[in-house]
Amino acid sequence: MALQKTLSLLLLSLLTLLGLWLVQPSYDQGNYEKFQRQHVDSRGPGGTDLYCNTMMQKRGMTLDGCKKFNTFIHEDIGTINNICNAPNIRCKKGRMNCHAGVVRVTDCSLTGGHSPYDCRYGARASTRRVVIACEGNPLVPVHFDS
Ligand code: UM3
Repeated sequence: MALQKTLSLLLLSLLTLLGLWLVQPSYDQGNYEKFQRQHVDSRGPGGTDLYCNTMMQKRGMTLDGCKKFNTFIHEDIGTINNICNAPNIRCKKGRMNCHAGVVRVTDCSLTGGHSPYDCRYGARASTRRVVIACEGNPLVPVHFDS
């Protein structure tokens, strides 16, 4: 009798664990965080060369050489995540997990200087269409496509 009780309890625990595992949000936390570090600055407004020079360094994109081109999105994270709910479109590399949205951005492009503390950038502020790749459940941005 005691054994039966123990076994039922064990089974119940296993089923509970299975349930929890099934409902947990599953996404590539690493790439989501990397996307936010490289491409999200909700506080904005950006738009100046000084902004790009400072942010590219602060967000770790001047360590392994000066990254040539990088976009910062100035919208809150909810608005950015919501782009993942737009219809699926083809990404540059052919996968179909991309989505487009119109957001405020600063595009930073390398104009000169030397890695890591003297990478110089030109800034261009605009409100434009961006394409991002999303993964997981719920869907979250994991890659900036264009
Ligand atoms: N990239 C931008 N903005 C653009 C286009 C490209 O930030 O409008 C970045 C994303 C990629 C890299 O870098 O250029 C090559 O496409 P990442 O994977 O480090 O984000």
